[in-house]
Amino acid sequence: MKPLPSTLTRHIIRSQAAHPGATGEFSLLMAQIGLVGKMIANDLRRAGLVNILGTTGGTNVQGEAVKKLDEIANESFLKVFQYSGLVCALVSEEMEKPVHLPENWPTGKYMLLFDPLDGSSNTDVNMPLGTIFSILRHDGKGLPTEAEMIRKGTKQEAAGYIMYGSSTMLVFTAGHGVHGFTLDPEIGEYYLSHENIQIPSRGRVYAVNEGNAKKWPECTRKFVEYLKASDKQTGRPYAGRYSGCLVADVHRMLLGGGLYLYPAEVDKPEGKLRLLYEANPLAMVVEQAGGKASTGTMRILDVEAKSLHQRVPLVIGSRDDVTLAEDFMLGVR
Ligand code: AFP
Repeated sequence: MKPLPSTLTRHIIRSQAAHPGATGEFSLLMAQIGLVGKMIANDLRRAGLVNILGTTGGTNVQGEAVKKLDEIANESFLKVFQYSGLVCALVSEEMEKPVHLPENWPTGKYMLLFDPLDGSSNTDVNMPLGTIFSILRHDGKGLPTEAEMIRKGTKQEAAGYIMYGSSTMLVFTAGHGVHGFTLDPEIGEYYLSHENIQIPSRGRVYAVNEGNAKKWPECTRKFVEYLKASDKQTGRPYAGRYSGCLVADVHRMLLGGGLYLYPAEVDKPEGKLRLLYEANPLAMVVEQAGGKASTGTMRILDVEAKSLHQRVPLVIGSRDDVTLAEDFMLGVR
């Protein structure tokens, strides 16, 4: 009889067994994140049929038009976690302030920071989307202050993403390698499909919105032009692949090598992406897989966190490719 492939639940329980002092809270937390992924995947699959495409008419804290699916994905997180007793803080890209957890209700020691639906420009055109999550631990008494939720990326207990593509995949790390689980929608179980993912040290693909090229500093333009120049010896030109969804592009690089950039612009030196619930979690995943994540001049996980929705430039992917980007952006090349 062939053994059942490992599932997310079995993988988490086995990992928990390796931590004698584990209370099981983290295992439950990860299982609940898997549940939110199933709920969001289900909504995305039916979106065109039940009139949940398009915008709500509102704008979020980022000043961006809110898509109905942004709100629905955010609500899925609240429904699953607000009364779960597993978390003591919930921080979402869609909400200016941390979610108010009910008084006199059990809470847990974990703080969950997330982008519930990444790639919103893709919602109405059936293109890939993602969810990104970062897990911190609160060691203080009672509920954490907002300041205690704003931590450097190296303080993360775990991090990961769910990609809603041709299949739904949950990819995460708890500091012991990166593992990918593919959802079997027929039975609603995630199966271990990519154990111990290792990103190639170099790729031949780059992902960046070249429509912004005129806004970049000269060093960034020079780097992207370098990738596009023909040179058999150094394996150029790289192929351009940009999906409009950070999770999908990073997932491509994680499995096949290459790099994604959302660089600093002359008028926006802080870039577009968010440190706490986009760059930090993806940086932890990519570093655990042997890759690199940088602002272009320094390691993402070392960036001082100052505010909940702090932006940061991001260059992430294969180690050699990110190092090459840094050489250009630091003026070494
Ligand atoms: P949205 O969720 O607002 O579409 O932003 C997606 C994103 O954060 C990231 O997923 C994409 O790589 C990047 O922004 C796309 O931004 P541009 O549309 O400016 O290229």
